[in-house]
Amino acid sequence: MISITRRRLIGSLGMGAGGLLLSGCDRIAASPKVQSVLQLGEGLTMRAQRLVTDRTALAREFSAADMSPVFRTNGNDMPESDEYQAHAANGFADWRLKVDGLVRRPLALSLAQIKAMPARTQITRHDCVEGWSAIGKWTGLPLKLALDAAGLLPSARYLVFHCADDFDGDPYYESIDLIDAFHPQTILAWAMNDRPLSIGHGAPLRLRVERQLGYKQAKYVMRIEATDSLRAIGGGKGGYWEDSAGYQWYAGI
Ligand SMILES: Nc1nc2c(c(=O)[nH]1)N[C@H]1C(S)=C(S)[C@@H](COP(=O)(O)O)O[C@H]1N2
Ligand SMILES: [Mo]
Repeated sequence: MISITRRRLIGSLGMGAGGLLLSGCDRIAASPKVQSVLQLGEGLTMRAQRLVTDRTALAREFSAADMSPVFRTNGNDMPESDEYQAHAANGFADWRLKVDGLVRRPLALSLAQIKAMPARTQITRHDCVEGWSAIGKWTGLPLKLALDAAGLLPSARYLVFHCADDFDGDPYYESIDLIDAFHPQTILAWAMNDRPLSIGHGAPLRLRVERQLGYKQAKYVMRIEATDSLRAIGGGKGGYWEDSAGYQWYAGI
């Protein structure tokens, strides 16, 4: 029976891959001790992967010193509709966030009501699929609290975020499942970097769903619809970019 000490393993690895392969690799692998070590390794890897893909894990949070001096805007930066422009012109005083669909109590919340509810602040990295990232500070209402207030019906499976803007007449929208909807870092942000959310970044309210890519972070959210299927909405793939460019619906990072 071959007993493999740490030193011998390191020694054979030091010979390079070729040496390792030629120096009785099969014989070593056949030893019961090595077998159990390999099996242990596999178990660890599987467990590590499960941790990595744990949908409830938190996205990394950063410190104030990490915040990007410049956080660019992307996509639409000013919805063109008359309705939105009128809301913007009076500081969103008459704007209401609708929460409806498969809920017990449809809501129409003013910005003041939303700001009076508990808020969460997080400094996170935004990753756009086009290849840029920026670290910013977001403050807003945990989506869970809005959903608790509305009372999701058991048939609800997705939340659809209907936005005020469009591309050539196709409205921007996005959707997430309930795992992300109830994730503690999923917030309806009304402030960015300690200031009211600017129009360029999605005023008065935008989604932050920190485990996913930039295009999931819907700006100009007007209405949140609880639904049991995404098929009847937009092109049926769950979001503007999913419909028009084939982007993944689940854009986990
Ligand atoms: N309503 C709406 N939301 C949107 C977009 C958009 O064009 N309209 N662009 C998306 C993309 S691709 C990115 S990277 C981010 C950009 O957010 P920012 O403008 O705050 O940087 O918003 C996302 N959410
Ligand atoms: Mo993006």
